[in-house]
Amino acid sequence: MQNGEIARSLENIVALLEIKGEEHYRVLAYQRAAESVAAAGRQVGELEDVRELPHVGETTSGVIRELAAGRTPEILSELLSEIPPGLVEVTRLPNVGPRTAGRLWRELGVTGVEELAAVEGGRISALKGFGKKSEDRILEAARTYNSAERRMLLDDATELGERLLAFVRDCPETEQAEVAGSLRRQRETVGDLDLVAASEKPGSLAVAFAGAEFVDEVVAHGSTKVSVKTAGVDVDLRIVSPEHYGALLHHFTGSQAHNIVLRERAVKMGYNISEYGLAREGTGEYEPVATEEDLYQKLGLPYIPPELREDAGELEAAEEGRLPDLLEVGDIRGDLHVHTNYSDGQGTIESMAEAAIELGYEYLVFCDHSQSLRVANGLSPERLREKLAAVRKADGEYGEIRLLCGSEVDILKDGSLDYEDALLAELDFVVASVHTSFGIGEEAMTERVVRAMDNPHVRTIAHPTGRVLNRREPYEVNVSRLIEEAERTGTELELNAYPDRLDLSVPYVREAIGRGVRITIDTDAHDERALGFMKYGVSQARRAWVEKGSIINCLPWPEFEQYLKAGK
Ligand code: DGT
Ligand code: CA
Ligand code: CA
Ligand code: ZN
Repeated sequence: MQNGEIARSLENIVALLEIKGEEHYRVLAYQRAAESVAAAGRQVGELEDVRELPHVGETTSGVIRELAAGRTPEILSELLSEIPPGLVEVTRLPNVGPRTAGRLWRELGVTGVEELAAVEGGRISALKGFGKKSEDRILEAARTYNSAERRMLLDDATELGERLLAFVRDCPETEQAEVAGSLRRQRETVGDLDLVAASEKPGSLAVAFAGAEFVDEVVAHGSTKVSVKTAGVDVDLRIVSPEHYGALLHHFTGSQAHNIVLRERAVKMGYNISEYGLAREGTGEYEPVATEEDLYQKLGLPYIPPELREDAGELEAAEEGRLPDLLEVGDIRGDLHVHTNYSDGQGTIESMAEAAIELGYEYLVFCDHSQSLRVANGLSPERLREKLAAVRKADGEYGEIRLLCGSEVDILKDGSLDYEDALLAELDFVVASVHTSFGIGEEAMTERVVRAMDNPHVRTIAHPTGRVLNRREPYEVNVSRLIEEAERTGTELELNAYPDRLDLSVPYVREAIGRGVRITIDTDAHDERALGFMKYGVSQARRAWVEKGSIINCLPWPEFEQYLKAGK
């Protein structure tokens, strides 16, 4: 067994001991041993005596030796015979520690996350020390837990990535640093974080990073690579000298599929390509590759932006000089789908308008929910007319931006809309979407949405598949058919930029623009901060090869006004 696996097994022992209610000092011994093994510079299996490691004593050294030899130590098999192993997963739920997991097991017979999710409401709050609130939180966590590896949403990953990158860039040893991996490519979800840095003193930068305050655990530490855990997330930092930085950054940006096709091209040109650079076939000597541009240039290609590096035709396009002129955040002129406190938003017309002005927008469309969506405080026709008047008034007061009143009108189960046509006709813009009756089957759902598209007032279909990342699968709907019907009816499709939606997803956006269907990129913001999610919508559009001509809200105001007036 490798150090990482040994450390994880020791952590398993820790969790099981805690669930069991073992004495603190005993648990601590294993905890410390796990940390020592994780931080060890050499494989512990190769050590003459594992007691050389700090915090490893008589008992734990025996356990480590067993693990290193690939055997199950006695303490682990004993614990596993007493305690259902599924409880370890329960301890990973937010708001559930090992003590709670232990009590849920002893007092309610819970043996795993699935069993916990099935516990009837009221049974947990009946236990001593649990309230209704903590019961709700625990049940919610269990019911939404996705045992398939959970991946980070883009905004969480971005925040964490920026924080870690700032630390690395602030180190005096660092000459350059960047986030790489799936986050740099802006995949919709991110597994682990990859950072790369250029430095003449990699060893000392590695020490600084491993010792950073945000590090919970050092998983591996060498002079050019450090792997740590922070807030439950795995982070790898790799360091090279500046002349090889471009090759390193490129390699760890991936994707693996892109790297593979690029390598094939390099081989044909007599190069060997790796994280260290390009080596001439035969000599084995590396040519320095300081920037990614250098790398592509040496291979006879223009620079390929990270969002396109998925082996989805980017190499051929680069060769033939037909890489797209990708959309940029600065191309966005307005947001067509935001909420206010008239329905379920936090912001007011004014606060949202001011935030949009900050972003440099030329127009903003308020689309609150429609009447039957009670859970979201949907607007009755009277309230909608009141709001229309309020938006008109506010529009007169802000010279820098045009404020428009729309609605996110619900598509009812039969495909009819949640307001009369006459009322929709009074609005500037109508977004239609499905929020209820998700399970009606593909055919009925497709017909339902198509019927909404046939309405002359409906300009765009919001979050067309209804998925919520990590929580809800898309409802069954024939998206290719929706794209055809969008073309036929002159309706747009939304790319919802909210990080847990990103709906339409990239392949469908690419299919849609390929057919000439235009897209709206909207944040669906319910507060001012969320207007900033636009960048994630833009990055998904870039991943779909989108140029600004395909995006409705890239139209400058006069043209956008023209588009509104012209109708469908
Ligand atoms: P993730 O972490 O699952 O969200 O996805 P990535 O793309 O960040 O994948 P990760 O962290 O396993 O590796 C980062 C990059 O390193 C990956 O995009 C390409 C490169 N890489 C990793 N392993 C290999 C490999 O076995 N072969 C090649 N060619 N590249 C690799
Ligand atoms: Ca990664
Ligand atoms: Ca990685
Ligand atoms: Zn909305």
